Amino acid sequence: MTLDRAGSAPNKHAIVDARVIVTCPGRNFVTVRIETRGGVHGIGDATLNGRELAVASYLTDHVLPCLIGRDARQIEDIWQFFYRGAYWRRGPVTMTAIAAVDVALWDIKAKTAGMPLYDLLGGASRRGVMVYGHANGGTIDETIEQARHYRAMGYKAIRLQSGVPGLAATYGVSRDKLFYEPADSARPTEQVWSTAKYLPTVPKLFEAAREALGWEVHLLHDVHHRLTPIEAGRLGKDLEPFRPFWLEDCTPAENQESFRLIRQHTTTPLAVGEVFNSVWDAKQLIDEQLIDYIRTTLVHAGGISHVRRIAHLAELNNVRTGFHGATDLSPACMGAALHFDLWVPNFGIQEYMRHTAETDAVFPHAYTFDQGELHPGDAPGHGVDIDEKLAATFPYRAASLPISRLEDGTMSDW
Ligand code: EZ4
Ligand code: CO
Repeated sequence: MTLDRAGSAPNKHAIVDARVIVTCPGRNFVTVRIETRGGVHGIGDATLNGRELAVASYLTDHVLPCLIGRDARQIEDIWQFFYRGAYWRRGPVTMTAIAAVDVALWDIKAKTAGMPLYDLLGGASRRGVMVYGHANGGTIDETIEQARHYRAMGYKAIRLQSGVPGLAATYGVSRDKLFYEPADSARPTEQVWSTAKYLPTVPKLFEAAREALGWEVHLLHDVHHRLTPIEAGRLGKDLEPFRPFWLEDCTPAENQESFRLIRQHTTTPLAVGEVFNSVWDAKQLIDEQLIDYIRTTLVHAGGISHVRRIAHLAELNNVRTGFHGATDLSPACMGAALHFDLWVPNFGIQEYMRHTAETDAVFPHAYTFDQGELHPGDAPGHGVDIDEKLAATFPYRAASLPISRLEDGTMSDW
């Protein structure tokens, strides 16, 4: 049933079409497109890196058929229907599927209202959205050279990652200058990890960066879940003299309590949560003020209807947003996230990895970069669309994220 009053005529807001579009303009993206009887359509990103077809199947087999005939205006009820109604709750596949539907419906609602999404959410709270770019290189010198390049492009915040001497490859260091794609093979490739080799390199990188770039620029670093809590405390302490903007995902966060230990040992700000998919993954971290930035973003955590709850809880606890924005999140996620960022009172920063020209062509978008900030634009909705004809020319290609092993072969966290 829908929530229409009995006997009411079918209205122009009824959903008449809902489909999944899988495309690979350089990398795989999954997109939900929903259309109403009145001819308004909206899109939402449903990309889960390395697990794209699982989300596509969840949507096609279980979610989209239930959407037909529903009133596109009832976003909250539809969200609850797919969350509570599934019985099996949470998890990245489910929450990504729900997110895509939710963002597409918010796109439709804002278009119907004739408003940019940020206006519908409550209006702009700032002039632009500060983003951080990614300087990475095989060596510290190469990373610094890249960071200078980002400074020249106007970036106010830069993430620094460099290769680790003695390790053949590591997360966050790409072969290409502007683009980073870790999903490099149909079956997971293997990388070797050594905390002992990694730990001394990061303070050296930050020391060199402050010397070369000065103190005006915000510098960030991602640990990608590789340390134990006490090692993370040590790294945070070692980085304090260089005033990092944040240390990201310094330890796996299934055990939220473990951040108490890290907090006791360092004043380096902590960012966590790109792999979270609901408020329940972050509740203790936020309630106890164990982190400074929450990184969940729309696509993997239930869309606007759920992430705004996370943001509000965070606001009560002096935690700011710092949404994930890697290239495996499509422009449809980025566009919607920028509207959210422009509105949300406790905004911190937004990650921004550029997409390739092919991806940008498949997803025409209204957002623009200027002087280290992105602006979502003023087009009604979230301002991102999909060119389905062009999308169809880029068929799906299987690609997995790598895995990580310690030097003795033990499986580790990638
Ligand atoms: O490795 O999104 O902060 N950004 C990151 C990302 C993740 C990828 C995984 O698909 O850690 O680059
Ligand atoms: Co990260």
